[in-house]
Amino acid sequence: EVGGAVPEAQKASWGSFIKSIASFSGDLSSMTAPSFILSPVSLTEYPSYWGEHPELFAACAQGRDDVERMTNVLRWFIGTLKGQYTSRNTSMGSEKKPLNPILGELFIGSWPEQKGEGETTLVAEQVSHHPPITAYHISNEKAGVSLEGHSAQKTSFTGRSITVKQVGHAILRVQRKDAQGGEDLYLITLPQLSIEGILWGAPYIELSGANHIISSTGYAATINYTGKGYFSGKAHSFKASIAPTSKLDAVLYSAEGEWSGVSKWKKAPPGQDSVFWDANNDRREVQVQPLEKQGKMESRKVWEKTAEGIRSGNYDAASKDKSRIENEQRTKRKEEIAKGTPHQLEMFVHVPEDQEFVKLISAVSKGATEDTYRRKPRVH
Ligand code: HCR
Repeated sequence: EVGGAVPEAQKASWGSFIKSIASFSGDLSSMTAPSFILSPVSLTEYPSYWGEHPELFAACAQGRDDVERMTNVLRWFIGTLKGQYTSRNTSMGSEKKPLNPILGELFIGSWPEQKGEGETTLVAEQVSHHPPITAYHISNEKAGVSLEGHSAQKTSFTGRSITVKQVGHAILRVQRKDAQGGEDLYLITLPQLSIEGILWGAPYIELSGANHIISSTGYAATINYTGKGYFSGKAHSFKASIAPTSKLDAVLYSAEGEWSGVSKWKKAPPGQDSVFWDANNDRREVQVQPLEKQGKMESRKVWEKTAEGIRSGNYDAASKDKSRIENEQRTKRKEEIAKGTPHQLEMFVHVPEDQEFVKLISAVSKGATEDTYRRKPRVH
């Protein structure tokens, strides 16, 4: 039954939402959607999913050699997937449509130290409104690990599901602790996702295809994703392998299982437990300043009233406040054009061709290039 999970009163508007998705490809986040599918959380908050296992993030710098460090990086990456792609289903019942960030919107948070791993900090900024692009920087100075990346999406409708190609990449920097010093880089490409359950009205994410973690140390991890009905028959499945970048089929170690559940080593390094990662381990939510202490461009401050309306079911108030924000933004952009003073990014700078990306990606895709956004140096 089409729209079986949609509240009776919203079936018609769900139908027209699906029709407009079908005849449209591009910026899904700017479309008006029925209220039952709205989330009170802005897309600028999503980079926090990268940091929800601070101890795994810090462990990226640990390990006796480059291969062991790559296994730690792979475990941290797999550990982020449950939050990134299933947490709205857990907290809100289904995948939801996030608030579409305004240009310059900020999300600032941290994970205080708990067990000696050091404090992890996060800044994210909406660096483009149309198309939506979020830049982020996550850092643990004590551990010597940081992650910098940006995220955009290209969406298309395939009849039953929405395919989302993730545009952007992240670079993990790890300070070497041996006599050699310096830093190792790990380029992280992003998997493709599809939004299933659309017709029914209960969207959820499935991952497909593959992504890579390619390191300057000469090792790479390849992660292949499948959903229900593929090799394991289970949803949210993956197979990951670690190999020298120059010979990706010379697999040293591999792990497989469910990225939202338990995964096991298939070809394990000596002395390892059989479990690679158990996604049932608690995720630690990012901590933010209380609202009264937040700046006016901070996401929860910007969307305070809209989010309140969505949370309390007062959708009229939510939509009025959302329109107010959007109108203010239009006026701001017009004024900037009239004055010849374009919007300036606060925390990041745009880098037209990321040379670190170009160099590392060449192992799997010759000649590929992507822009990036770098965190501006901080003045202490
Ligand atoms: C596609 C999506 C916005 C983008 C979200 C991204 C790709 C953002 C970067 C994060 O690291 C990972 C991530 C997870 C989300 O699953 C993904 C969102 C899912 C839905 C949303 C659409 C713009 C909204 C579609 C509207 C309906 C039908 C749910």
